Formats: sequence, structure tokens, C-alpha cells
Amino acid sequence: LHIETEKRLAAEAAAELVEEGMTVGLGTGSTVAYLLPALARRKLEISCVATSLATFDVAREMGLRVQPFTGIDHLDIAIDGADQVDPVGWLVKGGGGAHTREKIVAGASQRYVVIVSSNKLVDTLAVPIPLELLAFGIDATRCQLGDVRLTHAPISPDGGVLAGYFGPLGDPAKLACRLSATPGVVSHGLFPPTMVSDILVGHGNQVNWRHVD
Ligand code: DER
Repeated sequence: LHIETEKRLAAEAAAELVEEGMTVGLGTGSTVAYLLPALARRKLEISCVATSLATFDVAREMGLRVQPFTGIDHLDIAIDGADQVDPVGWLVKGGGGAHTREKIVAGASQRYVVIVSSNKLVDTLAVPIPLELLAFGIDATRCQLGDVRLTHAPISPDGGVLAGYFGPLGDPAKLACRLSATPGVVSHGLFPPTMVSDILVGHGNQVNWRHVD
């Protein structure tokens, strides 16, 4: 059906969760693009941090108060998209190349709300898993990881090299551990269910709400 409508409905529902005085983490991507105007329309006194320059610029244009993520040791809520969501709440993120900052924001937020259209729901996660690698020793890092290919936008705003893991996925928890433990991997796009509070899924003209335990 209309994926854009589903993205907008999920984003508008998430915007309602933000309250006066909150510090808010803003994700990156085309679903979050619907969140920003919905949030701005509420004219709340809130402080926002952005997970990409694109989000920063648009949020500023919308009149949201966006500031660098310094001097803030936690966020009340963060709202972000995802590329894939599995039945227990594992996410694959990083399609927009922003997963390093998105994971930092997710980890710092009291409540992490994921907004997706229904096409993002999968029974089983699939590769590629986005990666950010340090350039130093990158060939040795790639050799330890297995099938890793460099992607379109090679350099991240934090100076790392953006790539994708195309090897066997198997159990997401085991792969997430192996990716995190491999020296030279700055971050990867597997976000565990423990990181997620709520998943708002646009479905036709409804929004299904999944609370992740
Ligand atoms: O890059 C990212 O992690 C984005 O959040 C991505 O996963 C979702 O982008 P979309 O809302 O444009 O599909």
C-alpha cells in the first residue's frame, strides 16, 4: 500500500510521545523526515540532538532547537527509523550510513522508539549489516570479518569507512558479539531488542504499537 503514508502515520504517532522539557534524540532517514515537521508543529520547549547533518539541518529549518550532543549525559527519548525489524525486536540499521551516531543516541536514551512502515518487518534478518570501520588496518579487519564490501558513501562524518557485512548471519546475538569484538570495527547496524522500548509500525491507515520487553 502507501509506504509513505505508513511512515508518516508512525512518525506522527511517535511525535505525540514527546513532552515539554524533554531532551530528544532525532534519528536519520526518510521516516524520521516525517517526524521533524510533526514534532515542530507541537511547538514544545524541548532540546534535540541530531544523528546526522541532514537531520540537523532540517530540524533547524523546522525551528526545532538542535544542539551538539555534548554536555548532555542522557536523553529522555529518541525516535529513529530502521531498515529491518525482526519478530523479537532485533533491528538492522545503517541504511543511511548514520548507525554509529544512532547507536550512541539509542544507548543514551531512557526510551528508544523505532518508527517503521510495514515493509520493514521481516521474519529473519538479512545481510548486509552496515559497518563503520577505522581505515587503519582495514584490510586485516575485513580479513577477520569475512565478506565485507565497501559501500557507496565511503566516509562517515566521524571519519570511519562505511562498509557492509555480507557473510552468513545466523544468530543475530552471536554475529553482533563477533562484529563488536573485532578490532577496527567502530560500530555495526545490529541493534539488540534490549536497546528498543517501542516499535511503531504504520500498517495501511493504522499504527500498530509493539512494546519490546
Ligand atoms: O540509516 C539508518 O539507520 C536509518 O534510520 C534507516 O535505517 C531507516 O531509514 P528510512 O526511514 O529512510 O528507511
